[in-house]
Amino acid sequence: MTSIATPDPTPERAASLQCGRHRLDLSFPRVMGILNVTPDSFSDGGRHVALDDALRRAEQMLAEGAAVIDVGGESTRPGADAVPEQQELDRVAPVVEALVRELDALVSVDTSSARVMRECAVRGASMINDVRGLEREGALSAAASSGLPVCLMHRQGEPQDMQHAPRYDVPIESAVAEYLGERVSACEAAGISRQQLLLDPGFGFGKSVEHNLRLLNRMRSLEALGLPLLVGMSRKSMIGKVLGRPVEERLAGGLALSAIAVERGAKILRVHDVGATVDAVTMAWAVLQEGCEPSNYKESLS
Ligand code: YH5
Repeated sequence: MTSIATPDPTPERAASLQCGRHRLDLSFPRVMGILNVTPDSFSDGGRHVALDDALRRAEQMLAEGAAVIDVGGESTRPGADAVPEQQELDRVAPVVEALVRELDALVSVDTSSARVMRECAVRGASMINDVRGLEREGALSAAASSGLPVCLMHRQGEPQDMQHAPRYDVPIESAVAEYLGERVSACEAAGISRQQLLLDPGFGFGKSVEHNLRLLNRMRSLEALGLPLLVGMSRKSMIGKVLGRPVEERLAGGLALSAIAVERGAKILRVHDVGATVDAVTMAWAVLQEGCEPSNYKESLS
């Protein structure tokens, strides 16, 4: 009996993403290193010292295998206060400019502000990462005119109040998929093509520990949206709550989550601990591929 070929049920997925002048290969999992440029992140001995520290930290993350450096000047941790736009710009813009000029890095900017998006795009940023899914005024058109790819993240509430007893009327994965689908449509209507988008479930943003664990376990259901997935779980309270560990003791928990995320289809992992995460996801990917590309082999000791 002859069989009729059935179409592949999984949608075509872009194996790479054009990010300004950089091309990001997403045919294997990539690591995005977090560079916070909030006053608590770097020594406060004046702007130049902080800039130099930020550059050195980024250089170290690139040496450890980060494909992207995500620069953020607004603390979106639970309970954090809002940062005025001018202050956010003053923190982020010089760092973006320096990373581009000195390191030619693929820089992503973690912002919800249209003005910060525009100012960073002209300074050579290669990606926009918005935890508010381009919902703020002017953000859709700022992102569209930049021509840069955008990561759209799900959240419930604002950082000031989002962890106060989060509740959902539908299963968390359905709520997240519905929201992200709506934001993809809004982007397309604003002239941002689907090929320019990444999606993020938004771990820790208005979600209980149970919501976060279920969302990770069921992340495959988000693949139906047909876009590459980015996840950020590094050092977050879902690890602290399960393991009973303070923020500085969450690395092993985060590596376990990264390996699971890769198995569930994540293509970019946004993390603080780049070197350890590169090893964890390279190992997880080798299992999933039942081997590894020669170019991905590390110089081996044995
Ligand atoms: C994210 O998930 N998160 S900022 C609380 C922590 C640790 C870290 C100690 N920007 C994401 O990193 N962008 C942030 O507890 C993000 N996805 C994307 N795309 C919050 C953060 C953090 C919060």
